[in-house]
Amino acid sequence: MEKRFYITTPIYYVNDVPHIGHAYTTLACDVLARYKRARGFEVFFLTGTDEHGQKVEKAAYTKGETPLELADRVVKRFQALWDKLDISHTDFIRTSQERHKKGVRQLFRKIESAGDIYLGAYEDWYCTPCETFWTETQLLDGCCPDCGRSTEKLKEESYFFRMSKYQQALLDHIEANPDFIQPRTRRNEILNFVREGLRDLSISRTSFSWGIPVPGNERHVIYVWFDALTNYITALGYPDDPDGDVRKFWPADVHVIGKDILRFHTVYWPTFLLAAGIPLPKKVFAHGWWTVEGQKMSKSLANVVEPNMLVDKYGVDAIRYFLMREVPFGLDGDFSHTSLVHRINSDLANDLGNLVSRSTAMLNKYFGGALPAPGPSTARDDAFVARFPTAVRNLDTQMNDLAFNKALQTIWDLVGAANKYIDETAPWSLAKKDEDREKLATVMYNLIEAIRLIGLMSAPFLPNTGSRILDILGLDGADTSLEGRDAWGGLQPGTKVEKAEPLFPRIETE
Ligand code: ME8
Repeated sequence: MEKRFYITTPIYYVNDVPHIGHAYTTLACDVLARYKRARGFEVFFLTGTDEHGQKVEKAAYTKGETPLELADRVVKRFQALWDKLDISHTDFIRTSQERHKKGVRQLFRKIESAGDIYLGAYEDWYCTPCETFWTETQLLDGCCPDCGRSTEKLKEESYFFRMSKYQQALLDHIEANPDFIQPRTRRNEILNFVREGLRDLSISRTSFSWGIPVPGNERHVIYVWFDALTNYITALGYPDDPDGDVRKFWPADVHVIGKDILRFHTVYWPTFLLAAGIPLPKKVFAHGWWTVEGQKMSKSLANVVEPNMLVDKYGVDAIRYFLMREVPFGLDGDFSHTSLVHRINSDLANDLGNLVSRSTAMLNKYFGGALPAPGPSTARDDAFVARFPTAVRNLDTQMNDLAFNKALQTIWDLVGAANKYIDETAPWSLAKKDEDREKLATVMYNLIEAIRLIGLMSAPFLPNTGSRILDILGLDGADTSLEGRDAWGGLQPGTKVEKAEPLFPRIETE
């Protein structure tokens, strides 16, 4: 079977500029995409922008622009940030693109011709920021139960999707596929929600015009979530390319999202697909939310963390490391400058940086930079080496579980073990006696080989550092593949190794 992997980010609204929360989701996808590529998978990694809807229309008109002008401007900021963060996406979809609009109209028609879309009337409480209708009983003190902002009563003629019809099929699917919704707590949340009953869903609007017209009734535009969710198949060429990427990559292996948009991805999207007879994505993984220095990130608090500034100040790999290391993927976390600086100094500058500079410096001092063949091994050498195959296996499981912080823990346990191995074997003492030359050769070989594997394993997280480590070891830094290269002993004796400059400067704090 061919190894293929399809991973998606949410498509981001263009009425906001990218912040650390958007960077987080995209980064997590990038890490997994890079890992899967290193494992020999053909990866389709999709991101993009969600450009239609009343929010964008309003934001544009208050700025004196057309919605498309606003979108064009903000899209550039997203794309520039993804470049800066070394995001390796395959495609960037914009919902204003014709390829997308065509696919959305087609999906609408398909569900309509199956008899699951009908024209009705709608009267409910609408939250404009969330683009969501709520029933009277769902409101909290008259306000949106999701964002807490005020709602307005709207009555509209509307097309409805017979979502109620798919309640049982969806429940059956969630129950039969324990991994469909992750983490587990989120799965339970959705199971409870679906068991309480699904209402039919309003999937068109007449109160604004910035969107995709309903086929055959141009007074209506298609509901922004119906439009947006469909990006996951239109980017593959749905419906025109049945033998192309749709066949190759659908169903998606994982939609990575924030917990705020779980219901759209695990109730609306799967029921649309069921109605259209399209297979469901294999997994939806909802991560937690970041607060900043203990507070919710918000424009009014002026505490929105701007990723460009962080990258300029600390470097891209440091930011990638921190975001993936600090918080278990799936839980909420807090962003603070103190913990960022602490992580950089302790894990990157000290632990990894020192390992690489100490080891390569010793190799240059004791062996002129040429890797010796290992001599006989002691029990301590064997125990050190034995950690690596286990770590490689654990890493694979953890990556497939999107347990990024555990995966980094696995790698940093190796870094810690290597530093301890230096302290315990004390190469500087071995170097003093001729009769310890063989022992020294074993220690130096093991250290440099350990660094090779650590560099390869960390490359999906730290692409620049991973490549730099391989370059230092005389390998091709551009090739970070793990397939067939993750076994101990890959480095050939005789390899010339540079004396490394520090990988990460220490951040000085007052
Ligand atoms: O919801 N912490 O777009 P959006 C962590 N267009 N992640 C955060 C975050 C935070 N504080 N704030 C935002 C939309 N995110 C729709 C999606 S998909 C078919 C349509 C991340 O621009 C998180 O992944 O509001 C969340 O799901 C996403 O940004 C929302 O981005």
